[in-house]
Amino acid sequence: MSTINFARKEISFKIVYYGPAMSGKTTNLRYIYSSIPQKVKGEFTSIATETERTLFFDFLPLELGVIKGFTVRLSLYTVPGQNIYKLTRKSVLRACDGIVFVADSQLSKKEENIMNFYDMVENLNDFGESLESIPLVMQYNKRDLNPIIPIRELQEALNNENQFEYYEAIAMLGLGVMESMKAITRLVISRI
Ligand SMILES: Nc1nc2c(ncn2[C@@H]2O[C@H](COP(=O)(O)OP(=O)(O)O)[C@@H](O)[C@H]2O)c(=O)[nH]1
Ligand SMILES: [Mg+2]
Repeated sequence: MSTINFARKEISFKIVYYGPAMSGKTTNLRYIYSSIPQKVKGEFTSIATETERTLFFDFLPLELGVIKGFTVRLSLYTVPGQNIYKLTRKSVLRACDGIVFVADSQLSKKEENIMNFYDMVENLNDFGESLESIPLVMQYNKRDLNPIIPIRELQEALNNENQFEYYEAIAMLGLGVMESMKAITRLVISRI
């Protein structure tokens, strides 16, 4: 749910990078962070306790300008994908406005992607949310590796009805990263 700060004339959106462990979520965030001018971004923050870790930063996407008199602020979040962090994964989804699902294209990760996706859907449902109410962009990452799952098969597994925009990515090289971020931003903003 977006947050409006009337004093600062600012509207904030929370975007969560979700997906299995090691799929490239942090790599996405680091690439985006490094591409943004210093003066429009906050600190890259890691909240770590003994058992959990959340990463986030926020910034003002200047190219969006002012929308209905409000400056847009985006907060990008990611969470650990390992099973033991199930609770953190759930809590990070609270009040989110949009999701980038970062899938790992490696052949060996097919089941893990699917399980993680449905775990996310379940978590959303627990908050009374769903992918009808929250926009999602699919990112098929690690397209540089071999062997990988063909796009058609990933689509069948994760985007069967083609309800989500999808992007192929090599996050390590920054390929597909800004495209995915801009796509989710556009979808999130179109909801207001
Ligand atoms: N080959 C390859 N490796 C990647 C790519 N994106 C991320 N990685 C690597 O995958 C590992 C896990 O990435 P990370 O962003 O930490 O995953 P996270 O657990 O989802 O946050 C790191 O060693 C990254 O350098 C990619 O597109 N191709
Ligand atoms: Mg990470």
